[in-house]
Amino acid sequence: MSDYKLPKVWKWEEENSNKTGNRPTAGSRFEQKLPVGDAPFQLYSLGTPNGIKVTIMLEELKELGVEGADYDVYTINIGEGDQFGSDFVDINPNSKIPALVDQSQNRSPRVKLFESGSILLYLAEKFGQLIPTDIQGRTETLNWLFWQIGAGPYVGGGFGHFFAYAPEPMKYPIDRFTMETKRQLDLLDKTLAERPYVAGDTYTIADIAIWSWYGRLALGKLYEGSYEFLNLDEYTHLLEWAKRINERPGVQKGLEVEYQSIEE
Ligand SMILES: N[C@@H](CCC(=O)N[C@@H](CS)C(=O)NCC(=O)O)C(=O)O
Repeated sequence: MSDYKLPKVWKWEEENSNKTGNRPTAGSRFEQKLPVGDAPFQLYSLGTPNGIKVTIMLEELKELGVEGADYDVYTINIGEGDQFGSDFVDINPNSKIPALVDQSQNRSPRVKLFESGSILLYLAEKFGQLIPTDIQGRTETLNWLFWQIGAGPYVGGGFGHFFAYAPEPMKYPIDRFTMETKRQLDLLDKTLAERPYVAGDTYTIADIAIWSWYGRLALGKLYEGSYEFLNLDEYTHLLEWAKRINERPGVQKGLEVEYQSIEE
């Protein structure tokens, strides 16, 4: 039992910040000039589960022979607070990676994108790829895309945080978030027992979003020791799908992409 007593009003103390330096306020904290290259898309990001969704999507588009999906990609070091700089906040007021700018067709103002699900949907619609056009297929793809955005934080901010990053193991949050994470893994496993891809017979942006978290988790790439802890061997259909997606050239290229520094 902890001896913590709830105060009447919570007050922020410096040590309440997490390792990315979050505070209970939004907005930019310093002047920043981000580099801008010549490619149609400018991506400000990092190779985290949310970040890889976008590099995988852009590489998959290139694999499909789509013209106009070239991009420059820059490192936003969230451990150093780059996400709180003025130029980044101008693109994403929520100060989280990934953030993307579409500067094709010399449109003014530039199209600014944040939230990985919004970015995937924008790219899929812009190029008419990786989202079915029939109402059933499109709706099912969006069901699962939105499912990932809502469900993922229970895995990342919940399970992953308390399993891998909290200062000490705590039974209550670990039990709560492990149960929810395993429920989600079971849901995906049962879904993938019925069909080859999450939303049906074809590979879509829902697979990209879900694989980036749950596929990587199933392959033991997210948190050391979690494969055994979550008994991932039991999710055979999920594992088969995770391995199959991992072998896609666009996925491998999206994982290996080289980020440029934002320092001039
Ligand atoms: N719902 C957002 C989540 C983005 C997110 O949480 N990004 C993390 C890295 S994976 C981040 O930028 N964290 C920095 C911070 O919290 O300060 C999305 O899907 O894009």
